[in-house]
Amino acid sequence: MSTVQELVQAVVDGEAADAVSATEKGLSEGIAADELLQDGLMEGMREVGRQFEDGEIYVPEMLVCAHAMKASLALLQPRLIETDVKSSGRIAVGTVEGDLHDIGKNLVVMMLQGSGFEVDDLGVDVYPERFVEAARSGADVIAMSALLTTTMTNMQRVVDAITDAGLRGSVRIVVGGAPITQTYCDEIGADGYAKTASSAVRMVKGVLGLAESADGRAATAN
Ligand code: B1M
Repeated sequence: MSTVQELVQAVVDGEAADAVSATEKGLSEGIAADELLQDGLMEGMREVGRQFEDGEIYVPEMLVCAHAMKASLALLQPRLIETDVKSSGRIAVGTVEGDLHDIGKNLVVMMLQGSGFEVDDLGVDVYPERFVEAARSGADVIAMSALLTTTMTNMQRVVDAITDAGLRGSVRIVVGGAPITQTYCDEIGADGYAKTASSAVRMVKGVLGLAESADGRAATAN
């Protein structure tokens, strides 16, 4: 079994110690941190999601798998961060109301911080009012994450609340998370969408006019 497959297996089995040792082994073999993340951890989590969907495992098991993923991520974190690029801007990041998934959101926070942004991590289950407060306090970008099809609709409520507060012209709104698409982003009137945490950095720079957005798309700014 390859080291990346060992990492997948450790996440699927919810074995944090094995995840840590496979991560250490992978890094010492010269495997890129991003490859360990995408092909190891994310692949493992995809399988965990499948097992949950098929009723083979339940929420407690899923939590144990998330713990194993987090243990590995702690090791990958310093290597995933781009430390050479400095940019400016204040970003408020949160998982929307009703949604407790924070692993992807934490990755986005980590990547943005590593790229020189000042990040206000609003946490999970963030109500529209809290996002409005962050926009009023001078955030340049409101970044929302959602993992559930039942909570992604709360992104629209945040866009509407920011518009109703008269702040839409002064803040950019960006979205991401497994069920989110560019089409959904356009539908709710957000300024940017990124599929992954690392492309979120390029996309945020794009909407702030600091660089091109993810996937080479010209970012629109209201
Ligand atoms: Co939940 N869960 N979960 N869960 N969970 C999913 C999302 C699910 C797809 C599993 C499944 O059925 N296959 C399913 C959603 C189905 C749907 O809505 N269509 C699901 C469900 C149903 C639930 C519950 C309702 C289960 C229940 O109670 N019956 C419940 C909901 C709780 C709630 O939020 N109110 C629940 C609970 C949980 C746990 C608490 C047990 C745990 C979360 C632990 C935690 O986050 N601290 C959990 C987990 C671990 C998962 C899976 C297995 C893994 C999620 C994850 O962390 N992935 C997940 C299945 C899956 O996704 N494979 C599942 C790794 C993470 C790095 O990826 O978050 O997608 P992700 O982030 C990515 C991108 O999406 C992107 O960047 C990251 C990669 O670079 N990204 C952004 C994320 N946010 C971004 C923001 C951006 C840009 C990019 O810009 C702002």
